[in-house]
Amino acid sequence: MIHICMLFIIFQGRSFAETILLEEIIVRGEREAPQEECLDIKEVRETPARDVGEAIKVIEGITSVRKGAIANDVVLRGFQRDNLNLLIDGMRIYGACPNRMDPNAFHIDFSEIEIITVLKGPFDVKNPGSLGGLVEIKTMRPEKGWGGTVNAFAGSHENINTSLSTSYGGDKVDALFGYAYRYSLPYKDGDGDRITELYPASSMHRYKDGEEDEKAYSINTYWSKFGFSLFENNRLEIAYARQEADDIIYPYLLMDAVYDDTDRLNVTYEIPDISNRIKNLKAQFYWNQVKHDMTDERRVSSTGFASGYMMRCYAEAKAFGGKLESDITVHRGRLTAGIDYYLRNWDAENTLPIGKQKMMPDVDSRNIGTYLEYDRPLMDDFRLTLGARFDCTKTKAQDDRTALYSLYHGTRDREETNSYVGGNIQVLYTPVKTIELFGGFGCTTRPPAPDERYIALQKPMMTPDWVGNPELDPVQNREFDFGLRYLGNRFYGKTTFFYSDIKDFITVYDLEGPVKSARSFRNVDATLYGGEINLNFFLPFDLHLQGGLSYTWARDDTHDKPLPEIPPLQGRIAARYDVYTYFAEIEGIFADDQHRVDSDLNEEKTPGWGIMNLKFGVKYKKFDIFAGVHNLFDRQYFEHLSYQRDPFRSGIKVPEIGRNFYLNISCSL
Ligand SMILES: [Cu+2]
Repeated sequence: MIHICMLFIIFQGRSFAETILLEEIIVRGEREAPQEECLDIKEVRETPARDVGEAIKVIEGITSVRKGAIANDVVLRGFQRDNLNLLIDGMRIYGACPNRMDPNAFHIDFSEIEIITVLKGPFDVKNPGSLGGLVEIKTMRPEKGWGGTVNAFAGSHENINTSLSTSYGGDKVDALFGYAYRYSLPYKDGDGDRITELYPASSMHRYKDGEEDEKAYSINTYWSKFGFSLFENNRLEIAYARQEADDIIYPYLLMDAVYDDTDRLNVTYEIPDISNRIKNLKAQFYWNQVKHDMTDERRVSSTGFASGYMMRCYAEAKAFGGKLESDITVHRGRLTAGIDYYLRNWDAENTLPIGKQKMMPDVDSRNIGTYLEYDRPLMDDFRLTLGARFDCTKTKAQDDRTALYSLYHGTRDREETNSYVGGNIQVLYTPVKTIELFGGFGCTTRPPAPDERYIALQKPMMTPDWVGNPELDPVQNREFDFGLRYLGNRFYGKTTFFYSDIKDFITVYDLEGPVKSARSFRNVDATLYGGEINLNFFLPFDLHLQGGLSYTWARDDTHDKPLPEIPPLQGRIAARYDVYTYFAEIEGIFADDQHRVDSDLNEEKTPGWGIMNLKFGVKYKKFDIFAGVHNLFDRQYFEHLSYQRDPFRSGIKVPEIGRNFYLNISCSL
């Protein structure tokens, strides 16, 4: 009721279009907790983003690691890889590539997605290991009746994306099918060079003649979802998707992917409103697998080998898990209780001229956990949330690579069990209708990843080896967050601040062995702090101004030096004229230079940059048409996370895309 009144007050004296824009922001604001941000897939359609990692960069605090034209990896406030949880409909999914060619966000197509929610900070107890935050991807559900969408995107460098989906929603049964295809040539940077032309002519890692203009990737994705209401209100949902990605180039690395194939199966059963007390009961089971093959066959280094390659790695990742969760009403509040389990397996075999090796020695990680979250209003303007979680993790390398662990770390361990507890307390205070204050303290632990503990790769001659550290301890984040949200008549703004004290953060380091050095991992204590600001002004004449800023400062306290791979100060400013049936937007994105680097890993400073983008949109009947130009002034620039910082560095930084045009047409049937 309060919100309806507020909307009424706000909407007086506004045009229709302004109202819709503001309404969208308010609805979203209500749905989001202050430490949360959402990205609707409709917003992604306006942009030339090629994958989830690129699309969610519009959210303050998110950056990405670029290795090529696609498959960008998500980074939140400097937390990446296993320090973040990224779930697809609650499913844990892992990439197979030991070089992280296929980060977890890669294994889904946009067209499957309805919304992406980013929870910042260690405030998730419902899943194990959300150390720096949680990125939750929710896929589309069939709506009532028949429906369908067709989407066609075309952009510079033969960047193509087409997708179609159709669905039917009845009372007892519903179903959805979809298909998407993506393809692109290697893009050109601001200097007009293709990203396949970055290596010097003397480098054996350069692309072969004729390969520069070959495709940068081609990806087919198929998905389906079926819903059944067996009894009143119950819902059984079965979703299966398959992605076949071929010939993906990674100038960041010394190899390219031949293929990366994913199968995902997710089954959920939900019973709402069982009794006055038990509000919801949900059971979930999921299974997925990724098969990945990479070689250097497109590089000069493979010349003269009968097999067609000098190096190759074949890898598989599998995960299956389940969860049982219930919401119970307790004293005006909601108690959520749950138990979950997963098994993750990772196996990779590497081939070099020196022979075949089990680079990832068939590692099993099993985790069982249980959690409680209690959320209740204390007074009219005060809300309290308490969470607690207990986990037990067991990791085991089934193949024996202990000779290498023993050489570098003096241990022959290949099995470890860790147990830990975590939790959080969050308060939300609404002193007046327009202001919301959020404060929280969270403590979350994650186990060392299979590669951090057990990877084992001997390299020829004096090239550094790559070896896990079986004695790594789990990482613990103790973080304090504070946020303020203001929703005024013509202004919506939000600011968040975090301070994170990390025990046993896992970092890459150059380990001096008896013969030569290796890339390995160690625990260090670390401090990270920073925050985000997001401001929205609704001006007369249907103008909307938007601005955002994010920053993270990070230090390795153990060695008193900056933590590597931390994004610099970054911002965005945009002005949009929007009258619902059409809009025009001008956007500036910029980053400061990053001078806080870890020189022990050869990390280099990155200069600041700024680009400008334009976009336009028209709504006509069932069509949404978007067109734009990204990087209008064709600036040559690099994101700070655009190259590898360790003994394996290829020496190549991957530049961002130069000026590119795009057109996207969506039609809802
Ligand atoms: Cu790979």
